[in-house]
Amino acid sequence: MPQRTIRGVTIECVQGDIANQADMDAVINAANARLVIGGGVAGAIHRAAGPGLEAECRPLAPIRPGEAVITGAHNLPNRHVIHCLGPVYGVDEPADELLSSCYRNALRLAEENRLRSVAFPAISTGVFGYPAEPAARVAFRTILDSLENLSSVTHIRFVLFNDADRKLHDRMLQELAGPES
Ligand code: AR6
Repeated sequence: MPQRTIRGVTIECVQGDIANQADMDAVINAANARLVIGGGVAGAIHRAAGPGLEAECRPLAPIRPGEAVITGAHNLPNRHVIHCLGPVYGVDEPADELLSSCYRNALRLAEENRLRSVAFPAISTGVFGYPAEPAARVAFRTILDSLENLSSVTHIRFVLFNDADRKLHDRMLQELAGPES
C-alpha cells in the first residue's frame, strides 16, 4: 500500500509535478543558495509562482546547506513555499546530516506556521547529484524520527518526477516504517 499513516500522520509517495499540488498547504523547494529561479524543482516552482516569489526571497538569501526558509506561495495554489538548500553531493559534508537538516527544518517551519500538509521533492537528487536511494533513506529516517514532534502536520507527500523514483520511495518507506500495525 503506497500510503502509510503513522502516529496520525499520513505519508505517501506520488508521481507528479511539485508545482501542481493544489491540495497541500505548502510545497518544498529544492532551492539554490541565492533563492532564485533555477532548473528542476526551483524552475518549476518559480515559474508557477511568478516573479513575486523571487522578490520575497531576496532579503532571505543566501542560505546555507541544510537551512530552510518559508515564504508565501504567490501564484502557486498553496499557502506557502518552504525553500531548502540541499547539499551538493561530494562537496558539502557531511552530506547525510545536511540533507537530514533540510527535512527537519522544513517540518519545523511547517509546525511553526501551523500547516497541516506539506509536499516534498527528492531534495539534492537532481542537479546536486545525491544518489536517489541513500537520499530516500535519509529523508524517510528523518521524517519518521520527527513524527513525535508533529502536532499540526498530518499529511506528508513525496512528489517524484518519474515512476522509478516513486517506486524506490515507496519501497524505502515500507522498509523503514516496518510492517503495518
Ligand atoms: N516536480 C517534482 N520533482 C522534480 C521536478 C518537478 N517539477 N523537477 C525535477 N524534479 P533538482 P537539487 C526532481 O535538480 O538536486 C536547481 O537548478 C528531479 O528529478 O530540482 O536539490 C536549483 O537552482 C530530482 O529527482 O534539485 C539548484 O541550483 C529532484 O526533483 C539545484 O538545482 C531534485 O532535483 C538544486 O539541486
